[in-house]
Amino acid sequence: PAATILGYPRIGPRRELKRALEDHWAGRTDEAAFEASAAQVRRAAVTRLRDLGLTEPAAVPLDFAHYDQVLDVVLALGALPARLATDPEVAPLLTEVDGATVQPLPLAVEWALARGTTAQGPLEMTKWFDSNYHYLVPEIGPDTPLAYRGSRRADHVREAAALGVAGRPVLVGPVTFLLLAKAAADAPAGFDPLDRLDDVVAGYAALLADLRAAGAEWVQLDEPALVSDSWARTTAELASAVGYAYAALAAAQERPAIFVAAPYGTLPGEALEALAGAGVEAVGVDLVKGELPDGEAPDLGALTLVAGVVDGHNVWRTDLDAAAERAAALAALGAGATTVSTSTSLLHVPHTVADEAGAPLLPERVAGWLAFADEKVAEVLAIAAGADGAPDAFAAARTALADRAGAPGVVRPEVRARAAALTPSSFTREPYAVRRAAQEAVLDLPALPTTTIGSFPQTAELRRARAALRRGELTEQGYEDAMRAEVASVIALQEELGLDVLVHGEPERNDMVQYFAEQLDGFAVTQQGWVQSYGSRCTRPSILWGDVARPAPITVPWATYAASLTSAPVKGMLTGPVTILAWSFVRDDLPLGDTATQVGLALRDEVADLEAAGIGVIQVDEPALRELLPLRRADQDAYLAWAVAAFRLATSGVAVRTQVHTHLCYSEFEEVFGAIDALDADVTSVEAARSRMSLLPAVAAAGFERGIGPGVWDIHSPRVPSEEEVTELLRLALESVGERSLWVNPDCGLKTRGYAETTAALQALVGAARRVRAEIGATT
Ligand code: THG
Ligand code: ZN
Repeated sequence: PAATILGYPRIGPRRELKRALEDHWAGRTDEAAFEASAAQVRRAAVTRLRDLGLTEPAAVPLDFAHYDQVLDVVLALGALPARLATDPEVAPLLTEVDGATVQPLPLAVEWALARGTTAQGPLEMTKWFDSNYHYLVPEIGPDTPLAYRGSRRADHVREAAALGVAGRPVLVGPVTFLLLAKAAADAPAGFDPLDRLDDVVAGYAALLADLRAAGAEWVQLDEPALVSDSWARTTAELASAVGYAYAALAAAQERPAIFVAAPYGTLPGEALEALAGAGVEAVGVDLVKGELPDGEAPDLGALTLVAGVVDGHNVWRTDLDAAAERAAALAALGAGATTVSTSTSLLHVPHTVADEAGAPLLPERVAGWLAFADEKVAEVLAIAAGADGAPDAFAAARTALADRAGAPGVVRPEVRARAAALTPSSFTREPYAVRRAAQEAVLDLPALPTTTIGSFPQTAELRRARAALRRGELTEQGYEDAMRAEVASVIALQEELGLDVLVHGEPERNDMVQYFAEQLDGFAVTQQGWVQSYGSRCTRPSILWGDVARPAPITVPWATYAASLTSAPVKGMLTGPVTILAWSFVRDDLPLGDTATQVGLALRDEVADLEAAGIGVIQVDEPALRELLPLRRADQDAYLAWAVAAFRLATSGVAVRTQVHTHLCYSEFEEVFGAIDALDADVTSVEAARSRMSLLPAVAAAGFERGIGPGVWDIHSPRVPSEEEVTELLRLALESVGERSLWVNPDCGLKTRGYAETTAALQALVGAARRVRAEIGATT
C-alpha cells in the first residue's frame, strides 16, 4: 500500500478491552463472553481504520494481543518455561502438538503466563524499548518447546476478511523475540536464548504458512531490537542473525510477503543490507527517532521501503512538508516502491483527539496541535497523497504548526532567562559529611530509621470522593475536608505503628505525574487519553506543550497540615523532573534536557517552600530514571548528565539540615548506579525485597556512603511478611551496609495495597527494626 501504520491502540476508545479482561479475570464473564467482547474491539478497530482511508490491501495492521505482543509469540510457539508448563493449573491445558492441525493454546494458559498461578509467579515484566509499555519476558532454555502450535492472528486475518478488509497480521520477529528473552532459570551457565534461533525460525516458518493459509498476503514482523546496541551481541552479529533468519523464512514456499519493521531508532545499514539480501519484500525504518541508514548506500534491489515519518510515539501534529521530504529522501535510496507509515506502532498514543471535544480538561487551542492515532492515520494518507494530492491537509498542518509556535506560554522569557542564568553552584550542596552532622542534630532519629515511600492505600472511598468532585456532586471544600480527614487518619496510624519519619499519604493524588502536571503551567491533561501500560493497565500521560512554571505552591498545604498533627518529622513528597518527563508526552520543539531544567526549577521552588514551611525531610522520587536511558550506548552519558543535573537542580537549594530523600522503583538499580550516586541524595530507597537484598554488596563495594533504604517488603504482592522475615532481611542488609546508613522501608508506595495488609506489614517492619536495633546495641 502507499500508506499504512505499524500498529494501532488495542485497548479500545473507551478501554473496552480493559473492562473485558478485568471482568473476565474477576469471574464476572466466561470465556465465550470475553472472546465476544475482544472480537468486538478488534472489529471496531479494523472498521475504523478502513473508514479512515486505509483501504488498500494489507494497509490495516492486525496486532490484536489480549495482553501483550511478546506473550503472543510465547503462546504461538508453546514456549512455556518448565516451571509454568508443569504447574498443576497449566499442565492439563497443554495438549500434545498435532502436526496436522494447530490449535491456539487456551485462554487460561495465557492468563497463567501473564498473571501467575497459585504456585508460580507470572513471566517477568519489563519496559518495551524506550516507551512506557511493558512486555512479558520469555524464559528460554535449551529444552523450552518452540514448535508452532497455532496463533490467533490467523483467526484475525479471517475475521478482517469477513469485514471486507485484507489485513496484515503483525507479530514480534524471531530475532527480537529471542533477544528480549532471558535464559530460563534451569539453563546451563553461558546459555544464550539466541542459540535457539534455528528452532524459532522453524516455528515462524510454520506460523507464516498458517497465516498464508488463512489468506494473509503480507505479514509484518517487528524487529526493534536491531536499532539498539544494548545487547551482548555486536551490530554485525545481529545483522548476520537477521540475514540468516530471514533468508530461511523467505525461502519458504507457502508464506505471505514479509515486511520487517525496525521502530524506535536508526536501523544500522548492515542490518538493512542483510534483510535486503535475505529476500524479504519490505523493510520499515523509523525516520523520527532514527536517521536514514548509515554507511555506504546499500544495494536494496527491489525492496519496498516503508518510511516511518509520522511519530508513533508522541502526540504532535506532523509537519507534513518535512515528513514528505524525509520520505522522498528514503525513496531515493532504493529502486523499489515506498510506503508512508508511522515510525512505531500507535500503541503509544490515545485513540483520537476528537474524544476530547467538549471535555473541559484539554484546552481547545492545544487540542488543535495534536494528532492521536486516528489523526495520524489521516496524516500518513495525506503524505502519501502529497501536497498536490492533499492540499487541504498540508495547509491545515502548516496553520496548526504556526499557531503552536506562536502561542503564549510556549516560550516564557522569564523561564528561559532563569535557566540561562544557572551556575554550577545551582547544582551543588555542601559535602555529605556536613549535611549528615546537621541532619543528625535536628532530626534525632534512631539507628535504622523506619519510613514509608509516600503513598498510603487509595481506598474506594477516596476514589469515590474524587469522582464526586469531578461530577460536581462534592464541593472543593467538601473534597478537601475528606482528604484532610484521610491525612489525619494516616498520621495517627503511623504514630500508632511507631514509624520514625511520617508521610501524609498522598490521598489527594490520582497519579504521581498527572497531579503535578495539573498544577504546573506548560502541561495539559486529557479526559480520554488512555494509553496501555501493561496488560489491562493504562495511564493518561500529560501533555507538556509549553515552558514550565509553577504558579503557586503545590504540596505545601498538605505537608504542613500533616506536620501540624504530629511531633515526628513529616516527609514532603515530590515527583522528580525525569519521571515527570518520562510519563508525559514531551515537546518536540525543545531539547528534553532543557525541559528537564525547567521542571527542575519549578520543583526547586516547591522544595524551597516546603523547607520554609518547616518540612525538614523532602523526598523527590525518580522511579523512571532508568526508563529514559537511550537505546544506543553512545547517547547514554549525555542523557544521564542532564537527568542527574535536573534532580540536583531541584534538590540543591536547601540548607544542610534539610534531608533529601529519593526513591527508585524496579530492580535495574545496578545499570545506572553511577547516576544514582551522582544524585547526591541523603537517603535513597530502592526495591530489594524480591531479590533478597542482592544489590547491596555491589552498592557497598562502590563505596556508597549515604543513607540507603533497601525495601524489606515486596508491596507488589498481597503477601504480608512476618517480623522474622523482615528481621532476616535487615540482618542480611547489615552485612553490606553500615548501621549508620541503613533505613527501613517497604519496596515502593502503598497506593495499590489495602489497609489490613499495610498495617500488618508495617507492624512487622517496625518490630523488626526494633529487634535489630537491640541486637546491634543501638538505643530505641
Ligand atoms: N504513573 C504514570 N506512568 C507510569 C506509572 C505511574 N508508568 C510506569 C508505571 N507507573 C506503569 N505502571 C502502572 C501501574 C498501574 C497502573 C498503570 C501503570 C494503573 N492504572 C489504572 C488502570 O489502568 O486501571 C488507572 C489509574 C488512574 O485512574 O489514573 O493501575 O504510576 N503516569
Ligand atoms: Zn517505587
